[in-house]
Amino acid sequence: RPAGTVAAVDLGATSGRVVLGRVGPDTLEATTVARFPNTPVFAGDGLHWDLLGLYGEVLAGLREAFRLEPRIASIGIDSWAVDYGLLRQGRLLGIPFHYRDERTARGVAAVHERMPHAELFARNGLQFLPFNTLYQLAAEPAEVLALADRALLVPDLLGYWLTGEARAELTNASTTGLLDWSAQAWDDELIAGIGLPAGLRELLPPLVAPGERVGALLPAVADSLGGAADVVAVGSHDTASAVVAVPMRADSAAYISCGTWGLVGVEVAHPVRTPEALAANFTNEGGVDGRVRLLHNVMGLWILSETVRGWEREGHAVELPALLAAAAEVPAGSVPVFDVDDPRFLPPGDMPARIGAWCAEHGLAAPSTRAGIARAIVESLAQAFADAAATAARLGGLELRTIHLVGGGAQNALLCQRTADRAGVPVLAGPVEATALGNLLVQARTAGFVDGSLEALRDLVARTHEPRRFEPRR
Ligand code: ADP
Ligand code: LRH
Repeated sequence: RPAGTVAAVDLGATSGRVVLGRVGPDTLEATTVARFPNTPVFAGDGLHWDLLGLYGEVLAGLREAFRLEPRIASIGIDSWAVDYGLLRQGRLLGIPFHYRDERTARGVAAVHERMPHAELFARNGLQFLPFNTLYQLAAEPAEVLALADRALLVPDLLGYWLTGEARAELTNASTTGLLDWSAQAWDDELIAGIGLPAGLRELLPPLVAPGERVGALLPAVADSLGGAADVVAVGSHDTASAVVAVPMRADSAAYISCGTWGLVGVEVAHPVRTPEALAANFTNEGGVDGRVRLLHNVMGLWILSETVRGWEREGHAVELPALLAAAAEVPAGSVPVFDVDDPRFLPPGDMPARIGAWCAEHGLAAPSTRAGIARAIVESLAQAFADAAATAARLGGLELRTIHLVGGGAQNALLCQRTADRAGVPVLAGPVEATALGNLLVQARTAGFVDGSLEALRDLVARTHEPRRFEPRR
């Protein structure tokens, strides 16, 4: 059977890309045709995504994709979770907020007054994160919600602009907190129970599962791109697509989808809503093919990149590979391990100062050199990854034999090695572009270029993208 071509749009919080994939039973080749930074903007009432700017880059990338390969069977879109745009009669009402905007605190208070976290967890299985969509919606002024007739998550909004079809893809819908995963339906009772306006349910579009067709490109869009294709739903939550392309044995491995965030977990068949999972603040997010991603959000490389941005604002040019090389020379025992999940690290700002404050509060000496700060961040992330991987395996009822680390962080050899050392099991690093590969694979299956279960898709990843192995050292 010949390989065929599909295109993936993958928007991460750090950068976005458009990737062309040639996929067949023995082929998985991905070519990045466009890559662009994702730079949020603080404007007026808060921190926003430059969504139109990103959409412009997506269109330019797709145009280039059609120029290189006129026969593209389909396009799939994934992005970071939880954020959304409100629309009225197809018109976007305001610029979508960034999940790091602090307005969400209002929504948390309003929701928990009616339904405490433990009760929410029993229904939606989600870990507490202050930016889960339900809290964001609860923070919206009633007048704004009353104006809206649609709410679309970011990948669904882009899909709507491309096709005119409004859908909510299931894996990303599972991050809203408003979905009943077992019923694969919006949870009307929960929506009413947390005090969202009665009309809110009408804003939520029909659900679509990964692999299902969303629609054809609108004629005007197809004209401007110089090609025609269907948009097909993928695991539109970027982490769901990444987990598709983790070349793992799900019965004995944990994964870390490591970019802006470190999503550390295991794959299970059913949500785990036990008191232990609640206490560990683990989440049950929807995966492709009905699988469940039992995981914990670790703050991730955001802390390092925000640190570097701060130094750059002060006028110091910092190259990440050089910084990490210097950090590798700093003795591990000389730097403190701090709690990367402390909420103070969530909003943008001065990370070294916050690390210093955390250390002072805990009677530890704060690192002072740039290499020392970078090393402390890497050590602290590695410890958080090791702890979360062990907890994930315990909660999921499996024996942890390996950890797969995928995403941009797989290029960080120091982090991979120290995660292996602290976890005491091998870390298999890569693919770096797991998210785009998972997006491509689900589309390729729909197009008939490959078939099979997630295990077969992962086997294809393993055969075409050999991971780099880091053995644990003491
Ligand atoms: P996201 O999908 O959240 O936008 P990525 O998976 O693209 O994130 O990962 C971005 C991260 O990858 C960066 O923050 C950086 O820490 C890391 N990274 C990128 N390039 C390198 C490199 N050459 N060496 C080490 N780390 C890198
Ligand atoms: C990673 C991610 C993560 C979510 C966060 C909002 O990009 O999608 O899985 O929790 O962004």
